[in-house]
Amino acid sequence: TIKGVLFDLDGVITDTSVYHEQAWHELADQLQIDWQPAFAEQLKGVSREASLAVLLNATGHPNDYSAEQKAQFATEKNDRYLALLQQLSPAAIAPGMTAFLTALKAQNYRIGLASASKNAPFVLERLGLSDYFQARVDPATLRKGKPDPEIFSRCVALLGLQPAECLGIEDAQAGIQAINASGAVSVGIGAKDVLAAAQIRFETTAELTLANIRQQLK
Ligand code: B16
Ligand code: MG
Repeated sequence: TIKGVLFDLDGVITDTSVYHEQAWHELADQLQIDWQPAFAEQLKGVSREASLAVLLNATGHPNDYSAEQKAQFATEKNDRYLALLQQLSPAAIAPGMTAFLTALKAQNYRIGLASASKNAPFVLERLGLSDYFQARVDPATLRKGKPDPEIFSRCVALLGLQPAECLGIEDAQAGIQAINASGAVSVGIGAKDVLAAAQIRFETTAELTLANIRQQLK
């Protein structure tokens, strides 16, 4: 039986993935890197440093950049992202999400956060959702990012549960892979072609209810 739910943040609880994409796109323009439509999915769920590596690899000469330059680019991207986050308020909570979290809490499910974002505490604060989460993995302490299962395995342990007792909810390919590898049950939010590996899938968070999950689990 399911006793806990592990949440991704960007693209699941709120649509900040569009802000991440915009900030990376602006950095790519600044560095004269042609923006490829495939970047949008490739950057989801992936750490800031690994995301930068995806962009620089597209230049064909990623080794031309020094460690200092890379750190500077990552800082510039984050500054742009933080500026975009100024618009964030509880109005930006994904459809149905507050009702889902409230239902989980009322039925004593344990709730954990498995976001790769170092900005996650700030985002949850801006949305007014911090109090729902009993456990949060600090992404700065991870040895490997998604698609490695580490972030979900750690979240399961922090909740004091076994992987098979948990649902993991994700919008990213790398995230679904990570959940599957952790042994938790993967719930994808988004398009079928992107999230084919998800065990359960909903087009949007509006369909994310305990009843709908139970029905698909059968
Ligand atoms: P930051 P998630 C991920 O969050 C985003 O999907 C990904 O696009 C971003 O690069 C990563 O966080 C790191 O974010 O630069 O704020 O530390 O989807 O795992 O909640
Ligand atoms: Mg995400």
